[in-house]
Amino acid sequence: MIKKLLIANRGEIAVRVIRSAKELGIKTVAIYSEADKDCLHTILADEKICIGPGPSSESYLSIPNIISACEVTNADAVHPGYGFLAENSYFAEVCETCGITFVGPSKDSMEKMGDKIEAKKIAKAAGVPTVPGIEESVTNPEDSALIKEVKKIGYPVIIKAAMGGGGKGMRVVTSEEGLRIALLTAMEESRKAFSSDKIYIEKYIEEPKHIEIQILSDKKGKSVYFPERDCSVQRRHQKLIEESPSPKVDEKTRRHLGRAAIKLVEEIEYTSAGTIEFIMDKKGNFYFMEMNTRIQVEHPVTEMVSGIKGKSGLDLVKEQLLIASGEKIKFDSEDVKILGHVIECRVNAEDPNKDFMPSPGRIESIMFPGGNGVRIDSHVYAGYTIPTFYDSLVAKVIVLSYKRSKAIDKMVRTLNEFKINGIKTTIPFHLKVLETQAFREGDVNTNFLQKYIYEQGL
Ligand code: MV4
Repeated sequence: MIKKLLIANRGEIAVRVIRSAKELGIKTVAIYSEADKDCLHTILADEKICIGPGPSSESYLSIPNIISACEVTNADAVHPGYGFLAENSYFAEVCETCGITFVGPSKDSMEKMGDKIEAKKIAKAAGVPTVPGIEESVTNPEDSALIKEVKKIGYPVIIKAAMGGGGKGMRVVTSEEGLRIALLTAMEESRKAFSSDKIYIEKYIEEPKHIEIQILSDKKGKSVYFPERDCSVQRRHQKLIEESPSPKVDEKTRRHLGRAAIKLVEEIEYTSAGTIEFIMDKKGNFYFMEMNTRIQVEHPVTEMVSGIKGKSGLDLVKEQLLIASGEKIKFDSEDVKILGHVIECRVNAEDPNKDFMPSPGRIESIMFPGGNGVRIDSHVYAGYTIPTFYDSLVAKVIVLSYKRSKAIDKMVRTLNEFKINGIKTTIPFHLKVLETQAFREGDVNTNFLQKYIYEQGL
């Protein structure tokens, strides 16, 4: 069993991981940058150690500094959280080489899923539906055979960076005239952003819903899946609202998605928590997009909606820690019941009236909401100053009710109770979105916010 866990992260996720570790009797070590000396995770952990200056590249992204911190504190495991080094296969490898348990998948799994062309090939081979497209990376944008093949797929098509993901470096092409230039630009952009010009092409699915499946896999070869999360409310590839179950997924589709996800993770002998992302078209067909080999921001949605043998209390971080220690998962996919309807709103320190410009600064006063079926995951407190170096997440507000309309009502009540003075937040924006007819009807896709913001003149 893990004895002492170093959390290679900050903010709400560091706090979140420390809480679960403590409940399992595991000692905790917080790392922090010079800009984070007053951060809540440093107060809650058993020990803390400074790992460098404010800029992430010199602290939370510095592998030598983090490994040194493990050695100094005698930590025998590292939890990477999300972001920073969470999907860096080299970091996972260095941890294991140094005899430190990396709480996450193997370097091998991370590498396979890190290359989106490779991931798509593995998914297809495992019988998971993928979007029609060109199987290999594009090397010559002038190639007439290639142009012919794209014509066969049919416009519009989308160009993606193999090493991208999360929507970075994507470009939609609507006709043959624009193809050559788009390919050249995409290769150039990909080379700059991801040090690789590997790009690929597939059919563009219009106005898709973003549906993802949380899985857990242990080291004995057992995998389980959970009810889907619907993350269709996004702005510039940043998710704003997530919910489960999806208002547009029925029982049969849920089982299909879950089984497809399990096929993929079994194929790569995955271990730990992970998420398989799909898009769903207007007819309800779903296609594999990519796999996230980490615990995600929105994992509490799954924790709150899932009843294991009908009982609440699923803790995905605890499951990750137990799996890392070699334990078996104690339940099956069929044991997971849907307890109601869950919605999460990400409250960011951003000004929705100024194009979501970051609004860091000192929180003068704060009153957290509460009540039946309300969970708040946050690291901020009155007097805390949000630094400029990192992301702007202030709190995740998650609510559970017995049906979707009641969960929306509960979220509106909860957000209205949430008072923060000193910084601007996205709360007023969430309240407007929750009241739109499209959201109330569950009729939102990934283009919804762009259209809504445009129509509102925001
Ligand atoms: C797509 C797509 C439509 N067709 N692929 C974005 C994130 C990445 N994981 C995959 N993404 C998409 N891939 C095909 N073939 C639509 C998205 C997409 C999206 C695209 C534009 C604007 C917002 C989006 C939000 C979610 C998904």
